Amino acid sequence: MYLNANKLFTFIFILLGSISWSVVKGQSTLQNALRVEGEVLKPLSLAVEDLKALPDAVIKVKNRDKQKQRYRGVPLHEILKLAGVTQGEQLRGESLAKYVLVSAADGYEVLFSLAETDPMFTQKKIVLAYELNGAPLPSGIGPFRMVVPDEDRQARWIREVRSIRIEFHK
Ligand SMILES: Nc1nc2c(c(=O)[nH]1)N[C@H]1C(S)=C(S)[C@@H](COP(=O)(O)O)O[C@H]1N2
Ligand SMILES: [Mo]
Repeated sequence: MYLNANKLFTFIFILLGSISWSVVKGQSTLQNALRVEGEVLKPLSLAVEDLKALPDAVIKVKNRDKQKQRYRGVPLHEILKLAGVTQGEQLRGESLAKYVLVSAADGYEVLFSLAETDPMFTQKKIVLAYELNGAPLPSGIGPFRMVVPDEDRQARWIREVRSIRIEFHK
């Protein structure tokens, strides 16, 4: 086939365009993904769509300005189950010294003991929220935020969650 310089340039232009588009797209999916790693059988990288496919929980709370807020998300123990983390009857012995370290985009980190996340141990709810009042969490808060409704002090309500890491304490 006869290929003149014009066609060749058009071809190269489109090729470079699609390469840089997929790089940009790849980066944004990476940024919007939640990593689950460490002492897990199956490390995960989850997008909002993946979390929406899991069982959900709705948490109604009031913010510091007394406004009603309705968070929707996935109970943390459901995410841990998907990753194959020790739970329930298996959560005994040395596994009781495991913890869940949650890290955010700004470097903020909070920690829960693994037993604290387990419905066989406690009624406590820890939910990774992806929705606030029916809309996706805004940037600066989302795409994921931990919500711990029985904790009045909201210091562990970590915004912009990027990773959940399970570890032994030593
Ligand atoms: N990523 C991140 N999450 C965070 C913090 C932070 O500095 N970075 N501060 C925490 C503290 S100390 C509080 S009191 C609440 C405040 O939540 P609000 O901004 O929704 O009022 O967010 C928590 N989550
Ligand atoms: Mo705080």
